[in-house]
Amino acid sequence: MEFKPEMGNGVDSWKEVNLIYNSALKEIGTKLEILNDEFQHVHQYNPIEHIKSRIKTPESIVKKLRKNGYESTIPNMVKYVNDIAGIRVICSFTSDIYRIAEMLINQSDIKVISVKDYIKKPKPSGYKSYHLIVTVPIFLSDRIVDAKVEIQIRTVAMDFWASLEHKIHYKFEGNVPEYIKKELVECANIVSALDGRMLLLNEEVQKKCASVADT
Ligand code: 0O2
Repeated sequence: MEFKPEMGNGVDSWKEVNLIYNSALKEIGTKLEILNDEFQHVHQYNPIEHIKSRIKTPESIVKKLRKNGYESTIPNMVKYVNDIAGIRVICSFTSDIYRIAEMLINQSDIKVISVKDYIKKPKPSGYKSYHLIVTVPIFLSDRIVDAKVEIQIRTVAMDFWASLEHKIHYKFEGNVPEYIKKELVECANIVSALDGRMLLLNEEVQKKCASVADT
């Protein structure tokens, strides 16, 4: 795999792409950790279970560019591939997902490029997750670069489903038998029901604890 070394958007080599997108992951990762710590301080609980981040492999970037009919150049990847830097935030409850997203979006240096709410409107596969594409400014020695980051926010249960579905998809090279697809949709419904019940249970526990503390 080779990129055509054309200049563009102030980013002109794979090494520089790596540096900028890694920095963007660090910036967003730190913002999320601070929000989580503050939440613990104010509300005595952590909305984030864990965070995973990755830089898309050059092979996957080239595959995505080809799929969309673009040449494999640095300017094209910077312009057309929104998930070179990807961060996945795993929360306990659905309500935490919206809380985290809102707190992040409200930060003045974050620009929102797109929001896809696959929780309110799941994919036909059953996939549920909240996706944000944002830019964050990266301060280099001689300039500021706005770097795009894809943020996927979901519950532990949604993540469990997505990782198994992803493995199944990979095993069957995209041609998943119909009965397995149907089973996955059913499992996705069970995941939604479980998330709903866990949320109610947690709210009940919070209420109970608050009333005990008041007495
Ligand atoms: P990978 O290998 O995970 O990075 P776009 O990224 O905007 O060009 P799209 O499909 O419009 O493409 O974006 P969308 O729907 O927001 O999906 C982006 C990512 O969400 C995917 O990245 C997956 O990680 C995840 N995703 C979307 N649909 C599904 C699904 O049905 N099952 C699972 N398990 N994950 C899904 P990539 O680039 O496809 O792959």
